[in-house]
Formats: sequence, structure tokens, C-alpha cells
Amino acid sequence: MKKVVTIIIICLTINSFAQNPLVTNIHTADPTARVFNGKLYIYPSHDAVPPEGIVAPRFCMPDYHIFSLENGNTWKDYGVILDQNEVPWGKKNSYGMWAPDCIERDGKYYYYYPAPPKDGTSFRRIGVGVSKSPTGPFKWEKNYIKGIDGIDPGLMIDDDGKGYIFFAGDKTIKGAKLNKNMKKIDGEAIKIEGIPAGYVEGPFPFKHNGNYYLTFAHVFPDEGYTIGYAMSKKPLGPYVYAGKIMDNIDNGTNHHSIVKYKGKWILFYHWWSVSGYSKLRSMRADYMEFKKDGTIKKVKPTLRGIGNPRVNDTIQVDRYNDIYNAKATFVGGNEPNGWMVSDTKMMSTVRFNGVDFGKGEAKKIQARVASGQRNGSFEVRLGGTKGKLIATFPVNYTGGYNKWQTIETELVGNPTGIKDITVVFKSVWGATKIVNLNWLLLKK
Ligand code: FUB
Repeated sequence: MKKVVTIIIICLTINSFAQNPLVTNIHTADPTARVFNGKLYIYPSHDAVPPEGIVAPRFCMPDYHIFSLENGNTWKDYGVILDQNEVPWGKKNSYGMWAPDCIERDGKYYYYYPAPPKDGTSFRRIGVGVSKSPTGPFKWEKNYIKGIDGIDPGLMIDDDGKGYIFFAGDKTIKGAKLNKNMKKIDGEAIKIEGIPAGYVEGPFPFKHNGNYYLTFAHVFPDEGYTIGYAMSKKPLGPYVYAGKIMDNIDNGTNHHSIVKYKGKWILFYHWWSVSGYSKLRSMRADYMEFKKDGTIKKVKPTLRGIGNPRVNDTIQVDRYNDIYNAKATFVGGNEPNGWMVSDTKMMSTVRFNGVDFGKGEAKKIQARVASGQRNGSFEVRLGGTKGKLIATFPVNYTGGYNKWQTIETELVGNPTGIKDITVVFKSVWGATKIVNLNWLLLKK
């Protein structure tokens, strides 16, 4: 007899959200991802709902958070690391903390951010803070960096140790070499040649196989925001436009970064599909590949995203690889924002690829469910619909299709390694709503 227990979850594992969007505890945009000492960090901006009575300029962006990847797919939020009213040179209550970046040089971490200056000399200036740790605390420089007038700092340290800063301004991308202390530019910022016509912002530079890549958000008059890139043999160009990395995804803005993590290239970007409002965005990530000639294959946005959830990471099955005879719809009731698998019928299936069972540490599996009836069950199988059965959950009445409970059962067969799973729903034929399923979670 398999043991099935109902567990009342008072609060979820902190920020235990995975797949796309990466986090839903706050709205995040402009994700700059960095790998420091083998660990993945994200330095995004923060979209907030304007406080009552505040008319925020375009976006309402009061502060910055930092996130790190803590397990196979769980993001830790370090909280506010800089508030708009702590910017030494910034205009108070301006809600204009746009896209930041952070880079490491000689064991120190430099956090660059744009903000409206109190001296009114520009739309945005760019400031910097220094820390011994990638998550701060940062010591904020008293003044903004002279000679930089723009938004969206994008940093690069070249193989020879020289630092470069790129930024957007006057509908172009500009770049400059940084001084050794990383707090001043060396000479003047120059306009980067070779960037295509049309509005551009969000420059993100990197080097790969001897090529310099300058990637950026690029607006086509007919298509809107895309992510494009140009290539060069020199850090400050001239560059040659090489095409799009992501087509327009109907998202108002797009802003991205690219890192190689555990041998795979990942594109981080944002969308607003959770909030339904273009000023409340959420960061996302999908794998990216290079072609043999060094050009980049276009990335299609997915809900499945990146990473291999393992013990204690939620497996967001609603961000599936494949679904049959069921839907992924917005979750409701006492549940955080996101999606669920709904409209489940006899033999509905949902497949989720790449669960990391490790060395077989997982002994139990939990499911977050809501049901308005008590007939049927759902199974978890390895591989496809006919794959090895590893868990069976009975369906019970939880109080309704918006009343959520976490249930748990034993994991059978001691699965190991990275495996695809398929959830198979069963009930009487003709049932159209067996159970709503939000996520699964492996437990020791
Ligand atoms: O998030 C505010 C601004 O919108 C960023 O600075 C731009 O890149 C765009 O994403």
C-alpha cells in the first residue's frame, strides 16, 4: 500500500519557483546574468506596482534585488541591495532604477546602475558600487561616472584585463574603456559603428572564440522589439550586424544577457506574460546555441526554460515540453502567480523533460493539487505515457478547483540521473476536470 498524506503548506520553500518565468515573488526585468566562481547570479531591475498617488514615469522601478541559483532550479532573492533614495547623486523618489549590470575584476565586484541624477543634467547617469562579494553590500560611489550620459550599462573584461562599458543613448550604442579602478572612463565614450538603424538599447557585450559580440535590443518599425547582435574583432568595433537572436515576442521591451553556465549558453530576457501588463515584467531564460561559423541560432521563447529541477526544486509541469488533451491556464485561489495544468481528462498527459533524480536520493514526491471532486488518479512515469511508473496520486476533494493542497506519496523504483517524466491523468471516461496540478516536488 502506498502511503498518501496531505500536507498543509503554510509557506513555500523561499522563492522555489523554477522554469519560466524564473521568479514570481516580485516582477523583474532587464536580467543581467553572470557566473562568478561557478555560481549563477542575476542582476535584474525591479518593476513595481506604483504606490497609490504616484504617477511613475513610464516604469515604476524603485530599487534593485539580486538573485542566485541555489539548487537545480531554485532562485534565492537577496532582497533590496540599493533603494532609489540611497543613490548619493540621485533624484529622490524618481522610480527610475533601470537596467543594471555587475562584473568581477581582481576579486572585486562592480555594480553599475542607471538613475535620474538630482543635478538634472541628463535623463539618466550611471553610477557604480564596489563589493568583495557578488551579492554586496556595495560601497556606492558618491558621484556618477563622468562622461557617461545614457542607460543600460553593459560591461566586459577583455582577456588582457581591460574593462569596457557600453551603454545606450541618443538612439545609439556607445562604448568606452574603463580606468583600472573601474570607476572612471579612459578618454571619451564613442559611438559604436556598425549598429543597424532603428532604436537600440540594452547593449550586452561578450567575447567568444576570439570574436567580440555586441548584443542589443533593436526595434524594427514593423516588428517592434527584437534582440539582435553584431560581431567584431575589436571590443569597441566597428561591428557588423549579424541578425536577430530573438524575434519580437509582443512584449513592449526586451532586454537580455548571455552567459555560459555548466557548459551551456543561456539567453536571459524578460516578458510580461504573468502580469498581463507591459510595465510588470518577469525575467526568463532559454538555452542558446552558436553555429559552427560563430553566428548565433535564433532562440524561441519557451515556458520550460532552463535547468534540471532536483530534490527540493519545484517541477513546474505547467511549463511543459508537451501536453495532450489538457491545458495550461492561470492559477487562481490561494496560490502565487503562475500557471497550472487544468482541464484534465481521462488519459490527458503532460511531459516535462530533464528532471534530475541525482543518485536516487529522492524517496518521496509531492504534488500541489486542487480538485472539486474525488474520482480518479494521476501517475508519474519516466519517459512517455507507457514509461516506468514511479508514483501514483489519488484525486481527492480539496474544497474546489481553486483550493490548493500539497499531497505526498512514495517514489517507487529509485530513479536516478536526468530523466524526462510524463504525468498521466486517469478517471471515468467523459470527465473533463479531474484535478488541477500546479507542480511536483521531489523529497528525500
Ligand atoms: O527597464 C527599463 C528599461 O526598459 C530598460 O533600461 C530598457 O532596456 C528597457 O528594458
